[in-house]
Amino acid sequence: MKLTTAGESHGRALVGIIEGLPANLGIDVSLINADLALRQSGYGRGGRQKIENDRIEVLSGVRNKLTLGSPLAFAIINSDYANWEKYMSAGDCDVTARTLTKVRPGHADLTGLKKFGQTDARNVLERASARETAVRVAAGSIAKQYLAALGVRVGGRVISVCGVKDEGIYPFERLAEAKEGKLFMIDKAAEERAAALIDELKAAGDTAGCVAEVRVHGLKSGFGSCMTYGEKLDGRLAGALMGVQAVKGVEIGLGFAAADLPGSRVHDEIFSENGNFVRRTNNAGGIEGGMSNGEEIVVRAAMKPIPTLMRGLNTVDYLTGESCRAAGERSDVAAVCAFETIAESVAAFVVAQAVAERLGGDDMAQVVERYERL
Ligand code: EPS
Repeated sequence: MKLTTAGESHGRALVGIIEGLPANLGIDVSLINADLALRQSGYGRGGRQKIENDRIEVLSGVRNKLTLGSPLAFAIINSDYANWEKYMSAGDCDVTARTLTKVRPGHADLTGLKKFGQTDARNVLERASARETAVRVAAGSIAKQYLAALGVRVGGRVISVCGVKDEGIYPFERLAEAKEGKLFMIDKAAEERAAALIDELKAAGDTAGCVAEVRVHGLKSGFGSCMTYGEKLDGRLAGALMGVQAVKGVEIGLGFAAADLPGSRVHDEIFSENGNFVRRTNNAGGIEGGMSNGEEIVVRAAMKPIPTLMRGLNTVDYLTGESCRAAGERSDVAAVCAFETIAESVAAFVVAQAVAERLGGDDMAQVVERYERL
Protein backbone atom coordinates (compact mmCIF):
# COMPACT_ATOMS: atom_id res chain seq x y z
CA MET A 1 0.00 0.00 0.00
CA LYS A 2 1.47 3.32 -1.03
CA LEU A 3 0.40 6.97 -0.80
CA THR A 4 1.54 9.73 -3.16
CA THR A 5 0.58 13.31 -2.34
CA ALA A 6 0.69 16.50 -4.39
CA GLY A 7 -0.62 20.03 -4.15
CA GLU A 8 0.34 23.53 -3.03
CA SER A 9 -1.28 25.25 -0.04
CA HIS A 10 -2.91 27.95 -2.22
CA GLY A 11 -2.97 25.94 -5.43
CA ARG A 12 -6.07 24.53 -7.07
CA ALA A 13 -6.26 21.37 -4.96
CA LEU A 14 -4.46 18.87 -2.80
CA VAL A 15 -4.41 15.41 -4.31
CA GLY A 16 -3.57 11.89 -3.23
CA ILE A 17 -3.27 8.49 -4.84
CA ILE A 18 -3.39 5.31 -2.76
CA GLU A 19 -2.13 2.17 -4.48
CA GLY A 20 -2.46 -1.33 -3.07
CA LEU A 21 -5.91 -1.30 -1.47
CA PRO A 22 -7.76 -4.57 -1.95
CA ALA A 23 -11.13 -4.67 -3.71
CA ASN A 24 -14.38 -4.69 -1.74
CA LEU A 25 -13.29 -2.48 1.13
CA GLY A 26 -16.28 -0.35 2.14
CA ILE A 27 -15.49 3.36 1.91
CA ASP A 28 -17.58 5.72 4.03
CA VAL A 29 -16.84 9.21 2.73
CA SER A 30 -18.61 10.82 5.69
CA LEU A 31 -16.01 9.32 8.05
CA ILE A 32 -13.21 10.75 5.91
CA ASN A 33 -14.85 14.18 5.90
CA ALA A 34 -15.31 13.96 9.67
CA ASP A 35 -11.56 13.38 10.08
CA LEU A 36 -10.81 16.25 7.70
CA ALA A 37 -13.03 18.47 9.86
CA LEU A 38 -11.15 17.38 13.00
CA ARG A 39 -7.89 18.40 11.28
CA GLN A 40 -9.34 21.86 10.76
CA SER A 41 -10.65 22.16 14.31
CA GLY A 42 -9.22 23.26 17.61
CA TYR A 43 -8.09 26.17 19.65
CA GLY A 44 -5.37 28.41 18.25
CA ARG A 45 -5.94 27.92 14.54
CA GLY A 46 -5.64 30.83 12.12
CA GLY A 47 -7.94 32.47 9.59
CA ARG A 48 -7.43 29.94 6.79
CA GLN A 49 -9.67 27.34 8.41
CA LYS A 50 -12.61 29.77 8.23
CA ILE A 51 -12.16 29.85 4.44
CA GLU A 52 -11.80 26.11 3.91
CA ASN A 53 -14.32 23.33 4.33
CA ASP A 54 -12.07 20.38 3.48
CA ARG A 55 -13.94 17.54 1.82
CA ILE A 56 -12.67 14.56 -0.15
CA GLU A 57 -13.65 14.14 -3.77
CA VAL A 58 -12.99 10.55 -4.79
CA LEU A 59 -11.83 10.50 -8.42
CA SER A 60 -11.16 6.82 -8.98
CA GLY A 61 -10.87 3.41 -7.38
CA VAL A 62 -14.30 3.28 -5.70
CA ARG A 63 -17.66 2.22 -7.13
CA ASN A 64 -20.89 2.01 -5.17
CA LYS A 65 -18.95 2.72 -1.94
CA LEU A 66 -16.62 -0.28 -2.46
CA THR A 67 -12.99 -0.19 -3.58
CA LEU A 68 -12.19 -1.78 -6.93
CA GLY A 69 -8.59 -2.75 -6.19
CA SER A 70 -7.44 -0.01 -8.55
CA PRO A 71 -5.54 3.13 -7.45
CA LEU A 72 -7.80 5.30 -5.31
CA ALA A 73 -7.26 8.89 -6.44
CA PHE A 74 -8.81 11.81 -4.61
CA ALA A 75 -8.75 15.60 -4.41
CA ILE A 76 -9.40 18.16 -1.69
CA ILE A 77 -10.20 21.45 -3.37
CA ASN A 78 -8.63 24.60 -1.87
CA SER A 79 -11.44 27.18 -1.56
CA ASP A 80 -8.79 29.87 -1.02
CA TYR A 81 -7.53 29.26 -4.57
CA ALA A 82 -10.24 31.64 -5.80
CA ASN A 83 -8.35 34.41 -3.95
CA TRP A 84 -4.94 33.18 -5.10
CA GLU A 85 -5.50 32.14 -8.71
CA LYS A 86 -3.93 35.34 -10.03
CA TYR A 87 -0.72 34.54 -8.12
CA MET A 88 -0.72 30.74 -8.20
CA SER A 89 -2.11 29.71 -11.58
CA ALA A 90 -0.16 27.16 -13.61
CA GLY A 91 -0.49 29.49 -16.60
CA ASP A 92 0.54 33.16 -16.74
CA CYS A 93 0.25 34.72 -13.31
CA ASP A 94 1.58 37.58 -11.21
CA VAL A 95 4.71 36.37 -9.42
CA THR A 96 5.65 39.90 -8.29
CA ALA A 97 2.95 39.98 -5.60
CA ARG A 98 2.73 37.82 -2.44
CA THR A 99 6.48 37.26 -2.55
CA LEU A 100 8.36 36.25 0.61
CA THR A 101 12.05 37.04 1.02
CA LYS A 102 12.19 37.87 4.76
CA VAL A 103 12.81 34.18 5.39
CA ARG A 104 11.19 32.70 8.51
CA PRO A 105 13.47 30.79 10.91
CA GLY A 106 12.17 27.27 11.51
CA HIS A 107 10.53 27.06 8.09
CA ALA A 108 11.80 25.58 4.82
CA ASP A 109 12.17 29.14 3.41
CA LEU A 110 15.93 29.79 3.48
CA THR A 111 17.27 26.31 2.73
CA GLY A 112 14.54 25.76 0.12
CA LEU A 113 15.40 29.01 -1.68
CA LYS A 114 19.03 27.94 -1.97
CA LYS A 115 18.32 24.31 -2.82
CA PHE A 116 15.72 24.90 -5.53
CA GLY A 117 17.33 27.95 -7.15
CA GLN A 118 14.46 30.30 -6.28
CA THR A 119 14.34 33.97 -5.32
CA ASP A 120 10.84 33.92 -3.83
CA ALA A 121 10.20 31.63 -0.86
CA ARG A 122 6.57 31.40 -2.01
CA ASN A 123 7.83 28.74 -4.45
CA VAL A 124 9.04 26.68 -1.51
CA LEU A 125 6.58 27.36 1.29
CA GLU A 126 3.51 26.54 -0.76
CA ARG A 127 4.50 22.89 -0.82
CA ALA A 128 6.28 22.80 2.55
CA SER A 129 3.08 24.05 4.23
CA ALA A 130 1.36 21.71 6.65
CA ARG A 131 -1.76 22.08 4.54
CA GLU A 132 -0.43 18.99 2.71
CA THR A 133 -1.39 16.98 5.79
CA ALA A 134 -5.05 17.13 4.71
CA VAL A 135 -4.14 14.46 2.14
CA ARG A 136 -2.50 12.31 4.78
CA VAL A 137 -5.55 12.61 7.01
CA ALA A 138 -7.84 11.49 4.18
CA ALA A 139 -5.54 8.54 3.41
CA GLY A 140 -5.26 7.72 7.11
CA SER A 141 -9.02 7.75 7.41
CA ILE A 142 -9.22 5.16 4.62
CA ALA A 143 -6.51 3.15 6.40
CA LYS A 144 -8.61 3.30 9.59
CA GLN A 145 -11.56 1.84 7.67
CA TYR A 146 -9.32 -0.97 6.40
CA LEU A 147 -8.10 -1.68 9.95
CA ALA A 148 -11.61 -1.43 11.42
CA ALA A 149 -12.68 -4.27 9.11
CA LEU A 150 -10.13 -6.38 11.03
CA GLY A 151 -11.26 -5.13 14.44
CA VAL A 152 -8.22 -2.87 14.85
CA ARG A 153 -8.95 0.61 16.22
CA VAL A 154 -6.80 3.74 16.23
CA GLY A 155 -7.24 6.52 18.78
CA GLY A 156 -5.28 9.29 20.38
CA ARG A 157 -5.12 12.35 22.55
CA VAL A 158 -3.00 15.38 23.31
CA ILE A 159 -0.81 14.97 26.34
CA SER A 160 0.96 18.33 26.44
CA VAL A 161 0.62 21.85 24.98
CA CYS A 162 3.67 24.10 25.36
CA GLY A 163 4.55 22.35 28.62
CA VAL A 164 1.01 22.18 30.08
CA LYS A 165 0.62 18.45 30.67
CA ASP A 166 -2.15 15.93 31.14
CA GLU A 167 -0.42 13.49 33.52
CA GLY A 168 -3.29 10.97 33.49
CA ILE A 169 -3.09 7.35 32.31
CA TYR A 170 -6.26 6.30 30.52
CA PRO A 171 -7.62 3.08 28.99
CA PHE A 172 -8.24 3.08 25.22
CA GLU A 173 -12.01 3.46 25.69
CA ARG A 174 -11.53 6.88 27.29
CA LEU A 175 -9.65 8.36 24.32
CA ALA A 176 -12.95 9.40 22.73
CA GLU A 177 -13.36 11.93 25.57
CA ALA A 178 -10.34 13.80 24.27
CA LYS A 179 -12.17 14.66 21.07
CA GLU A 180 -14.92 16.43 23.03
CA GLY A 181 -12.59 19.23 24.10
CA LYS A 182 -11.02 22.18 22.32
CA LEU A 183 -7.46 20.84 22.60
CA PHE A 184 -8.13 17.07 22.57
CA MET A 185 -6.91 16.62 26.16
CA ILE A 186 -8.73 14.25 28.50
CA ASP A 187 -7.86 16.22 31.65
CA LYS A 188 -10.21 19.18 31.15
CA ALA A 189 -8.51 21.33 33.82
CA ALA A 190 -5.18 20.96 31.98
CA GLU A 191 -7.01 21.71 28.72
CA GLU A 192 -8.33 25.00 30.15
CA ARG A 193 -4.85 25.98 31.34
CA ALA A 194 -3.45 25.16 27.89
CA ALA A 195 -6.15 27.26 26.18
CA ALA A 196 -5.34 30.20 28.47
CA LEU A 197 -1.67 29.83 27.59
CA ILE A 198 -2.52 29.87 23.88
CA ASP A 199 -4.45 33.13 24.45
CA GLU A 200 -1.41 34.64 26.16
CA LEU A 201 0.93 33.51 23.39
CA LYS A 202 -1.42 34.86 20.73
CA ALA A 203 -1.52 38.26 22.44
CA ALA A 204 2.29 38.24 22.47
CA GLY A 205 2.51 37.29 18.78
CA ASP A 206 4.02 33.97 19.79
CA THR A 207 3.23 30.29 19.08
CA ALA A 208 3.02 26.86 20.76
CA GLY A 209 3.81 23.22 20.03
CA CYS A 210 2.38 20.05 21.55
CA VAL A 211 2.76 16.31 22.10
CA ALA A 212 0.18 13.84 20.76
CA GLU A 213 -0.17 10.20 21.77
CA VAL A 214 -1.51 7.67 19.27
CA ARG A 215 -2.70 4.20 20.30
CA VAL A 216 -3.48 1.23 18.07
CA HIS A 217 -5.80 -1.20 19.81
CA GLY A 218 -6.45 -4.81 18.87
CA LEU A 219 -3.59 -5.43 16.44
CA LYS A 220 -2.42 -9.04 16.54
CA SER A 221 1.25 -9.86 16.97
CA GLY A 222 3.80 -10.22 14.22
CA PHE A 223 3.29 -7.10 12.06
CA GLY A 224 6.57 -5.53 11.02
CA SER A 225 9.67 -7.70 11.11
CA CYS A 226 12.89 -8.20 13.05
CA MET A 227 14.58 -9.53 9.92
CA THR A 228 15.48 -6.32 8.07
CA TYR A 229 15.74 -2.82 9.48
CA GLY A 230 13.43 -1.36 6.87
CA GLU A 231 10.59 -3.64 7.97
CA LYS A 232 10.70 -2.73 11.66
CA LEU A 233 7.30 -1.39 12.64
CA ASP A 234 8.69 1.05 15.22
CA GLY A 235 11.16 2.43 12.69
CA ARG A 236 8.43 2.87 10.13
CA LEU A 237 6.08 4.59 12.57
CA ALA A 238 8.84 6.92 13.73
CA GLY A 239 9.89 7.68 10.15
CA ALA A 240 6.36 8.43 9.02
CA LEU A 241 5.62 10.61 12.03
CA MET A 242 8.90 12.48 11.63
CA GLY A 243 7.76 13.08 8.07
CA VAL A 244 4.92 15.23 9.36
CA GLN A 245 5.72 18.94 9.19
CA ALA A 246 7.15 20.37 12.44
CA VAL A 247 7.71 17.02 14.21
CA LYS A 248 10.94 16.99 16.19
CA GLY A 249 10.61 13.85 18.29
CA VAL A 250 8.92 10.46 18.40
CA GLU A 251 8.92 7.89 21.18
CA ILE A 252 7.36 4.47 21.54
CA GLY A 253 6.18 3.08 24.88
CA LEU A 254 8.42 4.41 27.65
CA GLY A 255 10.55 6.03 24.96
CA PHE A 256 13.34 8.27 26.27
CA ALA A 257 12.40 7.47 29.87
CA ALA A 258 13.46 3.83 29.30
CA ALA A 259 17.08 4.93 28.99
CA ASP A 260 17.01 6.31 32.54
CA LEU A 261 15.77 3.11 34.20
CA PRO A 262 17.32 -0.31 34.92
CA GLY A 263 16.18 -3.18 32.73
CA SER A 264 14.23 -4.76 35.57
CA ARG A 265 11.89 -1.75 35.53
CA VAL A 266 11.59 -1.49 31.77
CA HIS A 267 11.02 -4.88 30.17
CA ASP A 268 7.51 -6.27 30.24
CA GLU A 269 7.73 -9.65 31.97
CA ILE A 270 5.86 -12.59 30.46
CA PHE A 271 3.48 -14.76 32.48
CA SER A 272 1.37 -17.78 31.71
CA GLU A 273 -2.37 -17.52 32.31
CA ASN A 274 -4.75 -20.26 31.16
CA GLY A 275 -2.21 -21.37 28.60
CA ASN A 276 -1.74 -17.84 27.21
CA PHE A 277 1.37 -15.68 27.27
CA VAL A 278 0.43 -12.45 29.06
CA ARG A 279 2.15 -9.25 30.11
CA ARG A 280 1.09 -7.02 32.99
CA THR A 281 2.86 -3.91 31.73
CA ASN A 282 3.31 -2.36 28.29
CA ASN A 283 6.48 -0.30 28.57
CA ALA A 284 7.49 -1.51 25.11
CA GLY A 285 4.50 0.29 23.61
CA GLY A 286 3.33 -2.87 21.88
CA ILE A 287 6.44 -3.39 19.77
CA GLU A 288 9.34 -5.79 20.44
CA GLY A 289 12.00 -6.66 17.88
CA GLY A 290 10.34 -4.29 15.40
CA MET A 291 7.13 -6.37 15.48
CA SER A 292 3.76 -5.78 17.07
CA ASN A 293 3.57 -8.05 20.13
CA GLY A 294 -0.21 -8.02 20.53
CA GLU A 295 -0.27 -5.30 23.19
CA GLU A 296 -1.61 -1.84 22.42
CA ILE A 297 0.77 0.20 20.28
CA VAL A 298 1.60 3.47 22.02
CA VAL A 299 3.51 6.14 20.11
CA ARG A 300 4.01 9.82 20.92
CA ALA A 301 5.11 12.60 18.62
CA ALA A 302 6.29 16.09 19.53
CA MET A 303 5.50 19.07 17.32
CA LYS A 304 7.66 22.17 17.66
CA PRO A 305 5.93 25.57 17.98
CA ILE A 306 4.56 26.93 14.68
CA PRO A 307 7.53 28.76 13.14
CA THR A 308 5.56 31.75 11.80
CA LEU A 309 5.45 34.23 14.68
CA MET A 310 3.32 37.32 14.21
CA ARG A 311 5.87 39.35 16.16
CA GLY A 312 8.57 38.08 13.80
CA LEU A 313 11.96 36.55 14.63
CA ASN A 314 15.29 38.04 13.63
CA THR A 315 16.31 37.09 10.13
CA VAL A 316 17.92 38.39 6.96
CA ASP A 317 16.19 39.42 3.73
CA TYR A 318 17.27 36.86 1.12
CA LEU A 319 17.55 39.40 -1.70
CA THR A 320 19.03 42.47 0.04
CA GLY A 321 21.08 40.74 2.77
CA GLU A 322 19.72 43.24 5.28
CA SER A 323 18.77 42.26 8.81
CA CYS A 324 15.02 42.40 9.42
CA ARG A 325 12.13 40.70 11.17
CA ALA A 326 10.77 37.54 9.52
CA ALA A 327 7.61 37.83 7.44
CA GLY A 328 4.37 37.44 9.41
CA GLU A 329 2.49 35.34 6.86
CA ARG A 330 -1.01 34.42 8.12
CA SER A 331 -0.65 31.37 10.38
CA ASP A 332 -1.87 29.48 13.43
CA VAL A 333 -0.82 30.15 17.03
CA ALA A 334 -1.03 26.39 17.61
CA ALA A 335 -2.36 23.49 15.55
CA VAL A 336 -2.90 21.06 18.42
CA CYS A 337 -6.07 19.20 17.37
CA ALA A 338 -4.86 19.20 13.79
CA PHE A 339 -1.61 17.60 14.85
CA GLU A 340 -3.29 14.90 16.92
CA THR A 341 -5.57 14.06 13.97
CA ILE A 342 -2.62 13.95 11.59
CA ALA A 343 -0.52 11.77 13.92
CA GLU A 344 -3.37 9.26 14.22
CA SER A 345 -3.83 9.21 10.46
CA VAL A 346 -0.17 8.73 9.66
CA ALA A 347 0.18 5.93 12.22
CA ALA A 348 -2.96 4.24 10.88
CA PHE A 349 -1.55 4.29 7.35
CA VAL A 350 1.74 2.71 8.45
CA VAL A 351 -0.04 -0.06 10.35
CA ALA A 352 -2.36 -0.71 7.38
CA GLN A 353 0.71 -0.92 5.13
CA ALA A 354 2.32 -3.48 7.46
CA VAL A 355 -0.89 -5.52 7.51
CA ALA A 356 -1.25 -5.40 3.72
CA GLU A 357 2.36 -6.47 3.24
CA ARG A 358 2.02 -9.48 5.49
CA LEU A 359 -1.44 -10.63 4.47
CA GLY A 360 -1.64 -9.54 0.82
CA GLY A 361 -5.11 -10.16 -0.54
CA ASP A 362 -6.86 -8.95 -3.67
CA ASP A 363 -10.24 -8.96 -2.00
CA MET A 364 -10.98 -7.55 1.47
CA ALA A 365 -12.77 -10.78 2.40
CA GLN A 366 -9.48 -12.60 1.85
CA VAL A 367 -7.64 -10.11 4.06
CA VAL A 368 -10.19 -10.59 6.87
CA GLU A 369 -10.00 -14.37 6.58
CA ARG A 370 -6.20 -14.36 6.68
CA TYR A 371 -6.17 -12.00 9.67
CA GLU A 372 -8.63 -14.16 11.59
CA ARG A 373 -6.52 -17.25 10.95
CA LEU A 374 -3.46 -15.71 12.65
C1 EPS B 1 -2.80 25.06 6.88
C2 EPS B 1 -3.11 26.09 6.10
C3 EPS B 1 -2.23 27.26 6.01
C4 EPS B 1 -1.53 27.50 7.34
C5 EPS B 1 -0.79 26.27 7.83
C6 EPS B 1 -1.59 25.02 7.74
O1 EPS B 1 -3.05 28.32 5.67
P1 EPS B 1 -2.54 29.77 5.19
O2 EPS B 1 -1.07 29.65 4.89
O3 EPS B 1 -3.35 30.06 3.97
O4 EPS B 1 -2.89 30.66 6.33
O5 EPS B 1 -2.46 27.85 8.34
O6 EPS B 1 0.35 26.07 7.11
C7 EPS B 1 1.48 26.77 7.40
C8 EPS B 1 1.50 28.05 7.56
C9 EPS B 1 2.69 26.02 7.53
O7 EPS B 1 3.71 26.66 7.72
O8 EPS B 1 2.67 24.83 7.48
C10 EPS B 1 -3.69 23.89 6.98
O9 EPS B 1 -4.72 23.80 6.29
O10 EPS B 1 -3.36 23.02 7.79
